[in-house]
Amino acid sequence: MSTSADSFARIAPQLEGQAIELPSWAFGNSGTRFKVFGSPGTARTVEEKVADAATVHRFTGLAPSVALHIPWDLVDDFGALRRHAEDLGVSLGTINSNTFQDDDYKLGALTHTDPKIRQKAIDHHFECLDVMDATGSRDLKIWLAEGSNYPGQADLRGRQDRLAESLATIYDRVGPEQRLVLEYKFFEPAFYHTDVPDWGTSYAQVSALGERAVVCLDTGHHAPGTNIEFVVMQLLRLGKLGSFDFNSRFYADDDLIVGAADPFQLFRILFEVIRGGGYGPANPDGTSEVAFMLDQCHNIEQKIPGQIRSVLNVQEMTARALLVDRDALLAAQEAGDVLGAHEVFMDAFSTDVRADLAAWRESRGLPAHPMRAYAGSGHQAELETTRVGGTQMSWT
Ligand code: PSV
Ligand code: MN
Ligand code: MN
Repeated sequence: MSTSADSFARIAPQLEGQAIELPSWAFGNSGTRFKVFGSPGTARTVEEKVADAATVHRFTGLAPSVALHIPWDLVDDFGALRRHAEDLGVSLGTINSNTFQDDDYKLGALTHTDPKIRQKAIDHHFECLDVMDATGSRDLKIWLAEGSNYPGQADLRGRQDRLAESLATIYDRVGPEQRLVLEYKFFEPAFYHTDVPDWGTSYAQVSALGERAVVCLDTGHHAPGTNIEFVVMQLLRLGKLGSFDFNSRFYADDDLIVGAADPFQLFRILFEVIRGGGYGPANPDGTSEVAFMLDQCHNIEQKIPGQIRSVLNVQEMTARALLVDRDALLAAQEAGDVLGAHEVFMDAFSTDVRADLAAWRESRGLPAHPMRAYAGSGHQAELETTRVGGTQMSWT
């Protein structure tokens, strides 16, 4: 089924201004613990990663900001990096902290029993907040690699209490326009227990902090079979869904292209975001309360097209989720028409919006087919010939 011109025209205004933040680390070389493959043309500097993100935005109009990871993206002058980004037509977005690559953090960072190590981890977050002041970023995103491997190894309750204390100290320094966003992940790198394993723990921790502390839902961080759209619904209902890290996974935390593994799941998630009022600009400055971000890497495919494909997948599935006839759905639900309601839902999911989206992009001065346009642009070949010498960036 394809869309009738009418129904696409109805939803098109809602696609206007959709923004999906790109992770700087998607533009560095990445891999598994078995091998990181180098690829020609890969960014050698933070500035080149930002330039690659700007290229994705140029071809899609969907990715106006790029998230940084500290210290992976540490530079001397963040003001200059901000100007560099703005010159390229993008801004610097979420700042991600990193407390997982330092020997001191082997047994924990914000949860560590040693107050000196906890303070070191807190100071790192203060440094991230300073970076945010220079970049104009709104969100400090915290993903913690903390936990234990063996039953009895650690005092679960003590760690949770220390986490609450450390987060409160960080939150005290979060500015009135800034947010603290706490991500959860059910396992890895700790294999027995993780200190922030699920949305409930993240919710409990951020609720204790205050209004500007919210939850990040990374789609790849749930046990197989988890009903992620239910989590989306609940966090929106509680006013605590701050952001998404979009990606796909088949087994564990694969960070594959969003919408590649289970497009229907992406549809269901986006439907709940829309249904719960989390879609679209909610603030006067055009920012949304629920930030869409990618958290992906491209180990074997080209990185810029990988990111282009990803934001297009989100756009396409957003369009399909917007097409759900909510009135008909509600009527069927309230009438107890099980199959009728299901059909309304599936009709939207089964709608092919690609031709309409292509025409709509063209009408806005964008390439109708960004993947094809990029492939035909010669940009990749240019990167491969100009980016010689130096050391390619890698995300570990
Ligand atoms: C590790 O699982 C992870 O993928 C988290 O999802 C973070 O968001 C990301 O790394 C960057 O720190
Ligand atoms: Mn993530
Ligand atoms: Mn992850």
